[in-house]
Amino acid sequence: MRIDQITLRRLQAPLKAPFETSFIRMDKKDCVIVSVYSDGMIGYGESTAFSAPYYNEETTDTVWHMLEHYLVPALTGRVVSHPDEVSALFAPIRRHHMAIAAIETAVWDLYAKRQGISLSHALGGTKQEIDVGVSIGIEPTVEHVVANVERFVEQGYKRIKVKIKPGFDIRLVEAIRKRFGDGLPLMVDANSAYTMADIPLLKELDPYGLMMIEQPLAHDDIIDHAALQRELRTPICLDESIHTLADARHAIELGSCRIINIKVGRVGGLTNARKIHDLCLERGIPVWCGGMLELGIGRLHNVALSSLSNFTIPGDVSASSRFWEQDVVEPAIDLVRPGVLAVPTGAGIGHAVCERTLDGWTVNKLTQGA
Ligand code: OSB
Ligand code: MG
Repeated sequence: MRIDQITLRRLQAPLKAPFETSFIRMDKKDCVIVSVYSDGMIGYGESTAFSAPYYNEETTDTVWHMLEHYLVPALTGRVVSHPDEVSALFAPIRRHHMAIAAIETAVWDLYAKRQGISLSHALGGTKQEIDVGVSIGIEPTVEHVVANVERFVEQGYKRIKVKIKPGFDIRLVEAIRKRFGDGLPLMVDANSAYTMADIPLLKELDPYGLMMIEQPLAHDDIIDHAALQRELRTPICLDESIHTLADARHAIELGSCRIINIKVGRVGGLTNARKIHDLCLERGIPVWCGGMLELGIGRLHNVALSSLSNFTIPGDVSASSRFWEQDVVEPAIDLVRPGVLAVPTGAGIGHAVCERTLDGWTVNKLTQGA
């Protein structure tokens, strides 16, 4: 297929409610939507960087810069027979994974649409439905978070993840266990808020039977995590530390984690996400799909990815209503049963994109190509 035209839109979409982690508080989603055109068909991608560089080094500005000056010019007018070629084309670029993923995922959607198959099918997915979990942010008090947990437990989410930070950890987990019992599939995400000096405190989490503790230590570490994992019964899951297939292999071989969170943006797209999935399957490491407060486009890429067989743990792939009053896809992504999303069977991402809604939130737009 020839890539005839590429359009970039920078969107500012209002979140239903602010979302707080150990590193940032967000009240809107600032992202780039990429539309890739071929023969009258359109593939869509969505960037996952935030406005400020506190999750990783990228920002929405750097994503736009990379797309405008490097990625879009390299792809416009090019003939691509498979999206893996896009991943290979951009492999010489150092990092900027979220910028690359925004355009690479659009080509995956376009490719599946041109083949007349679902994105899940194009990726080799095997599930028709996926069990999903929810990620719950930090609030002013433990009671606030417990109330939020209750709301999502009622919606049947299959796994609850709560954000923790120093001073807002053990008491929170204790309160959730007390209120919902030991049967609730529960995990915590620290977003790198702890250090090796906190080992005694992190060990205090062991008796609570958590499914895992996500990214307790530094974003760029896999050495200390291995030492910490030897001290903990609770499995460590890595998020921020895994950018490449080699990172995943190193972490597995060092024993830095027993579970990996795969985020499409963080690893530079669906081709790399699938490679990491395959490696983890081979090495007996379960994976789950992480989220970055995606709108429907990124969310549907996550749903398709989650249909691969080794995504055995419910991910942060919740319904549109988790973050959005209104979504950019039609219909919005909704639970088909409590805690379950259907994997779309229509071509590509499987839902229509509402360009009017996109345009309503667009603050900057750029088109290259005919
Ligand atoms: O670490 O997984 C994370 C949100 C912003 C930044 C980092 C993370 C998160 C989440 C939200 O946990 C997951 C979601 O999109 O539901
Ligand atoms: Mg995380």
